[in-house]
Amino acid sequence: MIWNQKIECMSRDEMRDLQSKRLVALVKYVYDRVPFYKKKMQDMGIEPGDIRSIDDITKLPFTTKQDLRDNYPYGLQAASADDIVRVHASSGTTGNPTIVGYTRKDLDVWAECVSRCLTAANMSNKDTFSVSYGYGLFTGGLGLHYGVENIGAAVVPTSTGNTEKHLRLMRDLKITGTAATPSYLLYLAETMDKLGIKKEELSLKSAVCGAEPWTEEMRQEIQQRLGLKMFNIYGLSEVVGPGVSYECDNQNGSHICEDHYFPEIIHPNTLQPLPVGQQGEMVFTTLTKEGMPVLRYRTRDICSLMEGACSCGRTSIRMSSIMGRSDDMLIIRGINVFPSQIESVILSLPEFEPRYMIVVDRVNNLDTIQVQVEVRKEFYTTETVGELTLKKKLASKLQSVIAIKADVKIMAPGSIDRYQGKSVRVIDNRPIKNKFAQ
Ligand code: DLL
Repeated sequence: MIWNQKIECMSRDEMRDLQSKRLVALVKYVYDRVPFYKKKMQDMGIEPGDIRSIDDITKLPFTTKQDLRDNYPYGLQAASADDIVRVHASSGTTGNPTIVGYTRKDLDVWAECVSRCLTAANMSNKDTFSVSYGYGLFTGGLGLHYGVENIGAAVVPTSTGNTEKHLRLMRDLKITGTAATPSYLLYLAETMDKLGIKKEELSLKSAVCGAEPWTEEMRQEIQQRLGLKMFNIYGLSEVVGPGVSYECDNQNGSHICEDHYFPEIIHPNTLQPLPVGQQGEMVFTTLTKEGMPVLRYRTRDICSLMEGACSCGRTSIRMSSIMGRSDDMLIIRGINVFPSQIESVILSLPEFEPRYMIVVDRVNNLDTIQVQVEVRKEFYTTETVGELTLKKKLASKLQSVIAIKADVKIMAPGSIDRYQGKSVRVIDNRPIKNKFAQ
Protein backbone atom coordinates (compact mmCIF):
# COMPACT_ATOMS: atom_id res chain seq x y z
CA MET A 1 0.00 0.00 0.00
CA ILE A 2 1.17 3.51 -0.82
CA TRP A 3 -0.13 6.57 1.02
CA ASN A 4 0.61 9.27 -1.58
CA GLN A 5 0.87 7.59 -4.97
CA LYS A 6 1.34 10.87 -6.84
CA ILE A 7 4.38 11.97 -4.85
CA GLU A 8 5.92 8.69 -3.78
CA CYS A 9 5.84 7.30 -7.31
CA MET A 10 6.59 10.53 -9.19
CA SER A 11 9.01 10.39 -12.13
CA ARG A 12 12.54 11.55 -11.35
CA ASP A 13 12.22 14.53 -13.70
CA GLU A 14 8.98 15.69 -12.13
CA MET A 15 10.53 15.34 -8.67
CA ARG A 16 13.57 17.40 -9.71
CA ASP A 17 11.23 20.12 -11.05
CA LEU A 18 9.23 20.15 -7.85
CA GLN A 19 12.40 20.33 -5.74
CA SER A 20 13.78 23.14 -7.89
CA LYS A 21 10.62 25.18 -7.58
CA ARG A 22 10.53 24.65 -3.83
CA LEU A 23 14.22 25.43 -3.31
CA VAL A 24 13.97 28.73 -5.20
CA ALA A 25 11.01 29.78 -3.04
CA LEU A 26 12.71 28.59 0.17
CA VAL A 27 15.91 30.53 -0.44
CA LYS A 28 13.99 33.74 -1.01
CA TYR A 29 11.89 33.05 2.08
CA VAL A 30 14.85 32.56 4.45
CA TYR A 31 16.85 35.41 2.89
CA ASP A 32 13.98 37.79 3.58
CA ARG A 33 13.12 36.48 7.04
CA VAL A 34 16.19 35.06 8.75
CA PRO A 35 19.08 37.54 9.24
CA PHE A 36 21.42 34.61 9.94
CA TYR A 37 20.93 33.22 6.41
CA LYS A 38 20.95 36.63 4.75
CA LYS A 39 24.32 37.36 6.32
CA LYS A 40 25.74 33.94 5.49
CA MET A 41 24.68 34.29 1.87
CA GLN A 42 25.99 37.83 1.64
CA ASP A 43 29.32 36.71 3.08
CA MET A 44 29.48 34.07 0.34
CA GLY A 45 28.58 36.64 -2.30
CA ILE A 46 25.31 35.03 -3.32
CA GLU A 47 21.72 36.20 -3.41
CA PRO A 48 18.42 34.44 -3.95
CA GLY A 49 18.49 35.09 -7.71
CA ASP A 50 21.59 32.88 -8.01
CA ILE A 51 19.57 29.81 -7.01
CA ARG A 52 17.61 28.75 -10.08
CA SER A 53 17.30 25.01 -9.66
CA ILE A 54 18.01 22.22 -7.21
CA ASP A 55 21.43 21.80 -8.85
CA ASP A 56 22.42 25.15 -7.33
CA ILE A 57 21.98 23.82 -3.80
CA THR A 58 25.75 23.33 -3.40
CA LYS A 59 26.18 27.12 -3.59
CA LEU A 60 24.28 27.52 -0.34
CA PRO A 61 25.79 27.66 3.15
CA PHE A 62 25.65 24.77 5.60
CA THR A 63 23.82 24.93 8.92
CA THR A 64 25.13 23.14 12.02
CA LYS A 65 23.75 22.30 15.43
CA GLN A 66 26.10 24.93 16.80
CA ASP A 67 24.42 27.57 14.62
CA LEU A 68 21.11 26.64 16.20
CA ARG A 69 22.62 26.89 19.67
CA ASP A 70 24.30 30.21 18.96
CA ASN A 71 20.97 31.61 17.82
CA TYR A 72 19.00 30.23 20.78
CA PRO A 73 16.08 30.27 21.18
CA TYR A 74 14.34 31.66 18.10
CA GLY A 75 17.14 33.21 16.01
CA LEU A 76 16.67 30.85 13.07
CA GLN A 77 12.92 30.93 13.11
CA ALA A 78 11.42 32.25 9.89
CA ALA A 79 7.69 32.30 10.66
CA SER A 80 6.23 34.98 12.86
CA ALA A 81 5.57 33.98 16.47
CA ASP A 82 1.80 34.21 15.80
CA ASP A 83 2.04 31.36 13.31
CA ILE A 84 3.99 28.95 15.54
CA VAL A 85 1.66 26.36 17.05
CA ARG A 86 4.11 23.84 18.56
CA VAL A 87 7.64 23.87 19.91
CA HIS A 88 9.95 20.89 20.40
CA ALA A 89 13.44 20.92 21.84
CA SER A 90 16.27 18.46 21.48
CA SER A 91 18.57 17.55 24.32
CA GLY A 92 21.09 20.25 25.08
CA THR A 93 24.73 19.67 25.80
CA THR A 94 26.28 21.92 28.36
CA GLY A 95 25.00 24.78 26.22
CA ASN A 96 21.60 25.67 24.85
CA PRO A 97 19.11 23.06 23.67
CA THR A 98 17.95 23.38 20.07
CA ILE A 99 14.47 24.79 19.75
CA VAL A 100 12.27 24.00 16.77
CA GLY A 101 8.98 25.83 16.16
CA TYR A 102 6.31 24.42 13.84
CA THR A 103 3.49 26.19 12.01
CA ARG A 104 0.14 24.49 11.38
CA LYS A 105 1.31 23.63 7.86
CA ASP A 106 4.57 22.16 9.22
CA LEU A 107 2.56 19.84 11.46
CA ASP A 108 0.39 18.79 8.49
CA VAL A 109 3.48 18.00 6.41
CA TRP A 110 4.95 16.05 9.32
CA ALA A 111 1.76 13.99 9.75
CA GLU A 112 1.75 13.38 5.97
CA CYS A 113 5.32 12.03 6.04
CA VAL A 114 4.64 9.80 9.05
CA SER A 115 1.50 8.57 7.24
CA ARG A 116 3.64 7.52 4.27
CA CYS A 117 5.85 5.61 6.67
CA LEU A 118 3.02 3.87 8.50
CA THR A 119 1.34 2.90 5.23
CA ALA A 120 4.65 1.49 3.96
CA ALA A 121 4.70 -0.53 7.20
CA ASN A 122 1.31 -2.01 6.19
CA MET A 123 -0.71 -0.03 8.72
CA SER A 124 -4.16 1.38 7.84
CA ASN A 125 -7.38 2.54 9.47
CA LYS A 126 -8.04 -1.09 10.38
CA ASP A 127 -5.12 -1.11 12.82
CA THR A 128 -4.56 -0.27 16.47
CA PHE A 129 -1.13 1.20 17.05
CA SER A 130 0.80 1.97 20.22
CA VAL A 131 3.42 4.70 20.37
CA SER A 132 6.20 3.76 22.78
CA TYR A 133 8.34 6.81 22.15
CA GLY A 134 8.45 9.47 24.82
CA TYR A 135 5.76 12.13 24.60
CA GLY A 136 7.17 15.53 25.36
CA LEU A 137 9.89 17.74 24.00
CA PHE A 138 11.27 14.69 22.14
CA THR A 139 9.69 14.49 18.69
CA GLY A 140 9.19 10.70 18.74
CA GLY A 141 5.91 10.48 20.69
CA LEU A 142 3.84 13.31 19.22
CA GLY A 143 5.44 12.87 15.79
CA LEU A 144 4.21 9.30 15.45
CA HIS A 145 0.95 10.05 17.25
CA TYR A 146 -0.44 12.44 14.65
CA GLY A 147 0.66 10.23 11.80
CA VAL A 148 -1.28 7.30 13.25
CA GLU A 149 -4.39 9.45 13.65
CA ASN A 150 -3.94 10.80 10.13
CA ILE A 151 -4.16 7.36 8.54
CA GLY A 152 -7.25 6.66 10.64
CA ALA A 153 -5.73 3.95 12.82
CA ALA A 154 -6.46 3.97 16.55
CA VAL A 155 -3.52 5.36 18.47
CA VAL A 156 -2.67 4.06 21.95
CA PRO A 157 -0.25 6.62 23.45
CA THR A 158 1.60 4.29 25.81
CA SER A 159 4.77 6.40 25.79
CA THR A 160 7.86 5.00 27.52
CA GLY A 161 8.02 2.90 30.69
CA ASN A 162 5.25 0.78 32.18
CA THR A 163 6.13 -2.16 29.99
CA GLU A 164 3.92 -4.70 31.77
CA LYS A 165 0.85 -2.53 31.33
CA HIS A 166 1.79 -1.94 27.71
CA LEU A 167 2.00 -5.70 27.14
CA ARG A 168 -1.38 -6.23 28.73
CA LEU A 169 -2.85 -3.55 26.44
CA MET A 170 -1.15 -5.11 23.44
CA ARG A 171 -2.84 -8.39 24.24
CA ASP A 172 -6.26 -7.10 25.31
CA LEU A 173 -6.68 -4.38 22.65
CA LYS A 174 -5.20 -6.59 19.93
CA ILE A 175 -2.64 -3.96 19.06
CA THR A 176 -1.30 -4.68 15.56
CA GLY A 177 1.51 -2.12 15.30
CA THR A 178 3.89 -0.27 17.54
CA ALA A 179 6.55 2.42 17.25
CA ALA A 180 9.57 2.06 19.50
CA THR A 181 13.33 2.08 19.64
CA PRO A 182 14.74 -1.31 18.67
CA SER A 183 16.26 -1.68 22.14
CA TYR A 184 12.85 -1.14 23.70
CA LEU A 185 11.41 -3.94 21.56
CA LEU A 186 14.11 -6.28 22.80
CA TYR A 187 13.29 -5.27 26.32
CA LEU A 188 9.63 -5.95 25.57
CA ALA A 189 10.55 -9.42 24.32
CA GLU A 190 12.48 -10.11 27.52
CA THR A 191 9.61 -8.92 29.66
CA MET A 192 7.30 -11.27 27.75
CA ASP A 193 9.61 -14.15 28.52
CA LYS A 194 9.66 -13.17 32.18
CA LEU A 195 5.87 -12.97 32.37
CA GLY A 196 5.36 -16.08 30.26
CA ILE A 197 3.52 -14.22 27.49
CA LYS A 198 3.82 -15.94 24.11
CA LYS A 199 4.05 -13.95 20.87
CA GLU A 200 1.01 -15.91 19.64
CA GLU A 201 -1.09 -14.25 22.34
CA LEU A 202 -0.36 -10.87 20.73
CA SER A 203 -1.54 -9.58 17.34
CA LEU A 204 1.53 -7.53 16.43
CA LYS A 205 2.23 -7.28 12.68
CA SER A 206 4.52 -4.27 12.30
CA ALA A 207 6.97 -2.24 14.32
CA VAL A 208 8.24 1.16 13.21
CA CYS A 209 11.70 1.56 14.68
CA GLY A 210 14.19 4.37 14.85
CA ALA A 211 15.77 7.09 16.98
CA GLU A 212 18.93 5.00 17.32
CA PRO A 213 21.06 2.84 15.04
CA TRP A 214 20.42 -0.88 14.80
CA THR A 215 21.83 -3.87 12.98
CA GLU A 216 20.30 -6.47 10.70
CA GLU A 217 21.06 -9.06 13.39
CA MET A 218 18.94 -7.10 15.82
CA ARG A 219 16.14 -6.91 13.25
CA GLN A 220 16.20 -10.68 12.76
CA GLU A 221 16.13 -11.33 16.48
CA ILE A 222 13.27 -8.89 17.15
CA GLN A 223 11.20 -10.08 14.20
CA GLN A 224 11.59 -13.66 15.29
CA ARG A 225 10.94 -13.06 18.99
CA LEU A 226 7.92 -10.82 18.52
CA GLY A 227 6.57 -12.39 15.32
CA LEU A 228 6.33 -9.09 13.46
CA LYS A 229 7.99 -7.17 10.65
CA MET A 230 10.28 -4.30 11.53
CA PHE A 231 10.42 -1.09 9.49
CA ASN A 232 13.01 1.62 9.87
CA ILE A 233 11.92 5.21 10.46
CA TYR A 234 14.55 7.93 10.45
CA GLY A 235 14.46 11.57 11.35
CA LEU A 236 15.89 14.31 13.51
CA SER A 237 14.31 17.15 15.39
CA GLU A 238 16.21 19.94 13.64
CA VAL A 239 14.73 18.81 10.32
CA VAL A 240 11.26 17.82 11.60
CA GLY A 241 11.40 14.68 13.76
CA PRO A 242 10.60 11.06 12.77
CA GLY A 243 9.41 10.56 9.18
CA VAL A 244 12.22 12.07 7.10
CA SER A 245 12.64 8.59 5.63
CA TYR A 246 11.06 5.17 6.06
CA GLU A 247 11.37 1.58 4.93
CA CYS A 248 8.92 -0.32 2.76
CA ASP A 249 8.18 -4.05 2.66
CA ASN A 250 11.51 -4.68 0.89
CA GLN A 251 13.46 -3.52 3.95
CA ASN A 252 16.19 -2.33 1.62
CA GLY A 253 17.02 1.28 2.42
CA SER A 254 14.70 4.01 3.65
CA HIS A 255 12.66 6.06 1.16
CA ILE A 256 13.29 9.75 1.73
CA CYS A 257 10.38 12.21 1.67
CA GLU A 258 12.48 14.18 -0.79
CA ASP A 259 9.66 16.49 -1.86
CA HIS A 260 10.09 18.01 1.63
CA TYR A 261 13.62 17.06 2.74
CA PHE A 262 16.33 17.24 0.11
CA PRO A 263 19.27 14.92 0.88
CA GLU A 264 22.95 15.34 0.04
CA ILE A 265 25.94 13.27 1.12
CA ILE A 266 29.12 15.19 1.82
CA HIS A 267 32.58 14.30 3.01
CA PRO A 268 32.55 15.21 6.72
CA ASN A 269 36.00 16.76 6.57
CA THR A 270 36.23 18.38 3.13
CA LEU A 271 32.47 19.17 3.02
CA GLN A 272 32.49 18.33 -0.69
CA PRO A 273 29.43 16.55 -2.13
CA LEU A 274 29.97 12.83 -2.70
CA PRO A 275 28.47 10.77 -5.53
CA VAL A 276 25.43 8.58 -4.94
CA GLY A 277 26.42 5.30 -3.33
CA GLN A 278 29.40 6.66 -1.47
CA GLN A 279 29.33 6.81 2.30
CA GLY A 280 29.54 10.19 4.00
CA GLU A 281 27.62 12.64 6.14
CA MET A 282 23.94 13.19 5.45
CA VAL A 283 22.84 16.79 4.89
CA PHE A 284 19.20 17.88 4.61
CA THR A 285 17.51 21.01 3.30
CA THR A 286 13.88 21.44 4.37
CA LEU A 287 12.17 22.44 1.12
CA THR A 288 8.75 23.33 2.51
CA LYS A 289 9.18 24.14 6.17
CA GLU A 290 7.79 27.45 7.42
CA GLY A 291 8.58 27.56 11.13
CA MET A 292 12.30 26.89 11.20
CA PRO A 293 13.54 25.88 7.76
CA VAL A 294 17.18 24.81 7.50
CA LEU A 295 19.53 25.08 4.54
CA ARG A 296 21.96 22.15 4.19
CA TYR A 297 21.72 20.99 7.79
CA ARG A 298 24.67 18.76 8.72
CA THR A 299 23.15 15.77 10.50
CA ARG A 300 26.53 14.15 11.36
CA ASP A 301 24.91 10.82 10.47
CA ILE A 302 27.07 8.64 8.28
CA CYS A 303 25.26 6.73 5.53
CA SER A 304 24.90 6.57 1.76
CA LEU A 305 22.19 7.27 -0.82
CA MET A 306 20.68 4.52 -2.97
CA GLU A 307 19.24 5.36 -6.39
CA GLY A 308 16.91 3.35 -8.57
CA ALA A 309 13.25 2.43 -8.41
CA CYS A 310 12.23 0.04 -5.70
CA SER A 311 10.03 -2.93 -6.56
CA CYS A 312 7.43 -1.53 -4.14
CA GLY A 313 6.67 1.08 -6.83
CA ARG A 314 8.11 4.08 -5.00
CA THR A 315 10.59 6.08 -7.02
CA SER A 316 12.04 8.15 -4.20
CA ILE A 317 15.73 8.07 -3.42
CA ARG A 318 16.64 5.84 -0.46
CA MET A 319 19.23 6.08 2.27
CA SER A 320 21.16 3.21 3.80
CA SER A 321 21.03 2.58 7.52
CA ILE A 322 23.13 4.86 9.70
CA MET A 323 26.66 3.56 10.18
CA GLY A 324 27.71 5.98 12.88
CA ARG A 325 28.09 9.66 13.63
CA SER A 326 30.77 12.07 12.62
CA ASP A 327 30.79 13.77 15.98
CA ASP A 328 31.04 12.25 19.40
CA MET A 329 27.38 12.27 20.35
CA LEU A 330 26.36 8.98 21.91
CA ILE A 331 22.85 7.71 21.48
CA ILE A 332 21.86 5.71 24.52
CA ARG A 333 18.42 4.14 24.44
CA GLY A 334 17.45 6.69 21.83
CA ILE A 335 18.57 9.63 23.95
CA ASN A 336 21.39 11.84 22.76
CA VAL A 337 24.19 12.09 25.30
CA PHE A 338 27.30 14.17 24.85
CA PRO A 339 30.46 13.26 26.78
CA SER A 340 30.81 16.98 27.40
CA GLN A 341 27.57 16.97 29.41
CA ILE A 342 28.98 14.29 31.69
CA GLU A 343 32.24 16.11 32.00
CA SER A 344 30.53 19.32 33.02
CA VAL A 345 28.59 17.53 35.77
CA ILE A 346 31.76 15.95 37.10
CA LEU A 347 33.54 19.26 37.01
CA SER A 348 30.74 20.97 38.91
CA LEU A 349 31.24 18.74 41.97
CA PRO A 350 34.27 19.46 44.19
CA GLU A 351 34.67 15.83 45.27
CA PHE A 352 35.78 14.59 41.85
CA GLU A 353 38.86 14.87 39.68
CA PRO A 354 38.22 15.76 36.05
CA ARG A 355 39.40 12.23 35.24
CA TYR A 356 36.72 9.92 34.02
CA MET A 357 35.86 7.19 31.57
CA ILE A 358 32.47 6.60 30.02
CA VAL A 359 31.77 2.95 29.28
CA VAL A 360 28.79 2.25 27.08
CA ASP A 361 27.60 -1.30 26.62
CA ARG A 362 24.59 -3.36 25.70
CA VAL A 363 23.50 -5.70 28.46
CA ASN A 364 20.44 -7.91 27.97
CA ASN A 365 19.72 -5.88 24.85
CA LEU A 366 19.53 -2.57 26.67
CA ASP A 367 22.12 0.16 26.40
CA THR A 368 23.94 0.82 29.65
CA ILE A 369 26.22 3.65 30.60
CA GLN A 370 28.78 3.57 33.33
CA VAL A 371 30.71 6.61 34.44
CA GLN A 372 33.98 5.76 36.14
CA VAL A 373 35.34 8.74 37.95
CA GLU A 374 38.29 9.48 40.19
CA VAL A 375 37.67 10.95 43.60
CA ARG A 376 39.95 13.70 44.89
CA LYS A 377 42.38 12.45 47.55
CA GLU A 378 40.79 14.45 50.35
CA PHE A 379 37.36 12.93 49.65
CA TYR A 380 38.50 9.39 48.98
CA THR A 381 37.27 6.69 51.32
CA THR A 382 37.07 2.92 51.17
CA GLU A 383 34.17 2.97 53.58
CA THR A 384 31.00 1.67 51.96
CA VAL A 385 28.77 4.42 53.33
CA GLY A 386 31.04 7.21 52.18
CA GLU A 387 31.44 5.70 48.74
CA LEU A 388 27.71 5.23 48.40
CA THR A 389 27.05 8.86 49.27
CA LEU A 390 29.47 10.04 46.58
CA LYS A 391 27.98 7.64 44.06
CA LYS A 392 24.43 8.79 44.77
CA LYS A 393 25.36 12.43 44.57
CA LEU A 394 26.95 12.12 41.15
CA ALA A 395 24.32 9.71 39.80
CA SER A 396 21.42 11.98 40.67
CA LYS A 397 23.08 15.06 39.20
CA LEU A 398 23.93 13.13 36.05
CA GLN A 399 20.37 11.92 35.69
CA SER A 400 19.02 15.45 35.93
CA VAL A 401 21.31 16.56 33.10
CA ILE A 402 21.43 13.62 30.68
CA ALA A 403 17.94 12.28 31.45
CA ILE A 404 19.03 8.66 31.81
CA LYS A 405 20.34 6.63 34.69
CA ALA A 406 24.08 6.11 34.68
CA ASP A 407 25.90 3.62 36.86
CA VAL A 408 28.62 5.50 38.74
CA LYS A 409 31.82 3.70 39.67
CA ILE A 410 34.02 5.45 42.18
CA MET A 411 37.70 5.07 41.35
CA ALA A 412 40.71 5.58 43.59
CA PRO A 413 42.83 8.67 42.95
CA GLY A 414 45.29 8.10 40.10
CA SER A 415 43.68 4.90 38.87
CA ILE A 416 42.31 6.04 35.51
CA ASP A 417 44.68 5.83 32.53
CA ARG A 418 46.50 9.01 31.63
CA TYR A 419 47.16 9.87 28.01
CA GLN A 420 49.97 11.92 26.58
CA GLY A 421 48.11 12.96 23.50
CA LYS A 422 44.37 12.93 22.90
CA SER A 423 42.72 11.14 25.78
CA VAL A 424 40.22 8.34 25.38
CA ARG A 425 37.14 9.23 27.37
CA VAL A 426 34.55 6.94 25.85
CA ILE A 427 34.60 3.18 25.43
CA ASP A 428 31.66 2.02 23.39
CA ASN A 429 31.35 -1.76 23.53
CA ARG A 430 28.07 -1.95 21.64
CA PRO A 431 27.91 -3.80 18.31
CA ILE A 432 27.22 -0.51 16.49
CA LYS A 433 29.41 2.41 17.35
CA ASN A 434 27.69 5.76 17.12
CA LYS A 435 30.87 7.46 16.18
CA PHE A 436 32.45 8.09 12.82
CA ALA A 437 35.95 6.65 12.82
CA GLN A 438 37.94 9.43 11.19
O1 DLL B 1 15.44 10.66 17.25
C1 DLL B 1 13.63 11.53 15.93
C2 DLL B 1 13.07 10.17 15.81
C3 DLL B 1 12.15 9.73 16.74
C4 DLL B 1 13.42 9.34 14.77
C5 DLL B 1 11.57 8.49 16.62
C6 DLL B 1 12.86 8.08 14.63
C7 DLL B 1 11.94 7.65 15.54
P1 DLL B 1 16.63 13.40 17.64
O2 DLL B 1 16.42 13.14 19.09
O3 DLL B 1 16.86 14.79 17.19
O4 DLL B 1 15.39 12.91 16.81
O5 DLL B 1 17.86 12.49 17.20
C8 DLL B 1 18.25 12.44 15.87
O6 DLL B 1 18.96 10.12 16.08
O7 DLL B 1 20.57 12.32 13.78
C9 DLL B 1 20.38 9.91 14.21
O8 DLL B 1 21.71 9.99 14.69
C10 DLL B 1 19.54 9.14 15.23
N1 DLL B 1 18.47 8.39 14.53
C11 DLL B 1 17.19 8.75 14.37
N2 DLL B 1 16.53 7.79 13.68
C12 DLL B 1 17.44 6.82 13.39
C13 DLL B 1 17.39 5.58 12.70
C14 DLL B 1 14.91 11.61 16.72
N3 DLL B 1 16.26 5.12 12.16
C15 DLL B 1 19.36 11.44 15.68
N4 DLL B 1 18.53 4.88 12.58
C16 DLL B 1 19.73 11.28 14.22
C17 DLL B 1 19.69 5.31 13.13
C18 DLL B 1 18.68 7.21 13.93
N5 DLL B 1 19.79 6.46 13.82
